[in-house]
Amino acid sequence: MRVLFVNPHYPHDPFTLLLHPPLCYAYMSTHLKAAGHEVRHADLPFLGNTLDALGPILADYRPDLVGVTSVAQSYCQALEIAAAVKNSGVDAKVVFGGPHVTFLPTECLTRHADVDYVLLYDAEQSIVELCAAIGPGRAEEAALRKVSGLAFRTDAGSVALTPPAPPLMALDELGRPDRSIFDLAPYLAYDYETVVMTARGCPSRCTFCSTTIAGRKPRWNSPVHVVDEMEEVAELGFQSIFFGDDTFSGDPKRAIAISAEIRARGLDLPWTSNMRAQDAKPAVLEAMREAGAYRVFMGFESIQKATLRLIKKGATPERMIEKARLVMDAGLELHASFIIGAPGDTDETLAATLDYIRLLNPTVATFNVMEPRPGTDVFSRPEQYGIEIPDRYWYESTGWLYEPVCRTTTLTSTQIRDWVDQCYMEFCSPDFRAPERLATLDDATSQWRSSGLVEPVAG
Ligand code: B12
Ligand code: SF4
Repeated sequence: MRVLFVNPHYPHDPFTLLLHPPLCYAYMSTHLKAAGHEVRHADLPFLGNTLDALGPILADYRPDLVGVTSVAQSYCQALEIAAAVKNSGVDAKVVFGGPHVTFLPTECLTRHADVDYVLLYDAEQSIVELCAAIGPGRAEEAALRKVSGLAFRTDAGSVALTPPAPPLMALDELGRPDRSIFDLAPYLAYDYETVVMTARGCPSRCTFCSTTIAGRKPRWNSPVHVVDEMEEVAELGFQSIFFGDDTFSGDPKRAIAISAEIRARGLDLPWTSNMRAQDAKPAVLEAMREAGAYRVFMGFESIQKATLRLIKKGATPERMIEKARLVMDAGLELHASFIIGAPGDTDETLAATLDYIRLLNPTVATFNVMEPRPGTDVFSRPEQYGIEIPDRYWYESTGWLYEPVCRTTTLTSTQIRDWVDQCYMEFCSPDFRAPERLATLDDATSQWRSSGLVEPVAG
């Protein structure tokens, strides 16, 4: 069968963002090709960022199956792609997958006639099963029922859901992603860094994160497998790596072993990774830096103890500061990420957040609004978080681009958006860490400490 994977366009200029080869397709390609199928990939952001490029590709390749990935923010564009396929005159089935539709398979098929199938969770094996069930000829319901983790329309018109296969624990058995499906030249021209995944799942259970459910149990690639892939991407021309794992160092022994393997092979390639605060330990950080790590990304989310407890972050603001210091003392840069408009945020707590960040002194900071994503507790039970979501189907339009999709009992969505702008403006201003601002910090922080918003920070 001929499979075409399409990476959705963006509803805005994509060249303000990181753009990486989508590894979901590369992993599935490894398995599809091994089963004898043909795979092509179209990355719309690099093809004019519109649907116009799709028609000629469909006409030329005439795929049997078109696969489209999406996160909540790209679902709208994924749906446009499905419609374009169905209107193209090419007789192709459309399958959706990825971290958004995994939680809405029935809703997706009920509301969107252009989507034929949804594959849930990891799909390396199930997409091969789907190809076997579909072709050649018409997909029979009995055959579809044998595909794992598949949502499809039955002959009677209802949506059926088959049970997903248990997650593969021996991750190395998935093999390496097939990057030969990508035209790498535009990616290399755009960014010297690329993504490598070395684990799936996360041991944490943050209630705003869909990995909590999708990840189930964390699974790890072995150090040899990881460093083999690092060498491969270096040979392809990338000069730096972002380990996109939810938590690269969730298994500290493995993080140290990967670092030792990098050094043993004399691989000179800078890299960066996500890290949970609880995993920041001096021995791990030291080993990582010696093996080429230059920065870690850490989700701080909030400076309020009660909020961190509510969202099950598993950390306190004081502990986060301690961990941040360990990171920086180990000679690594810190990328700190915050949720603006988290439960309980007010003008006062957000002003205090900026002071906290002055104390923290990260190299990079990102400010995200609370986005209630399907599959999360925040989406299912917003009232528990003091959040209102005026449009439950917010991911079916691009309104989120202009206005946060929820408001809290303490802040309107406009106030949240203004605070995000202000946080970026202040953080990027040369005055942010000016000595006179820092000099006033003790007073300011003592105010928010004594207000009970956070507990005293040691030192
Ligand atoms: C790398 C990455 C990016 C990169 C590039 C993404 C890309 N083109 O690959 C960049 C930096 C651009 C990025 C941006 C964003 N990202 Co991002 N990103 C990731 C990250 C770290 C790794 C993705 C990856 O390669 N995974 C490895 C592959 C193998 O796993 P996978 O993608 O899940 O794919 C498997 C299955 O899901 C399924 N599958 C996936 N797609 C498809 C498609 C079909 C047809 C089928 C059948 C199956 C299938 O099969 C695959 C193989 O098993 C994930 C975290 C994670 N752990 O996955 C977050 C993640 C996907 N990102 C996320 C978010 C929120 C964003 C942003 C919105 C962030 C922001 N605020 O701007 C933007 C959105 C950009 C956009 N509009 O698309 C969330 C999505 C949550 C959600 N439920 O929607 C994730 C899950 C992080 C998280 N834990 O919250 N991201
Ligand atoms: S630590 Fe990160 S990836 Fe893990 S559940 Fe929390 S937010 Fe999600």
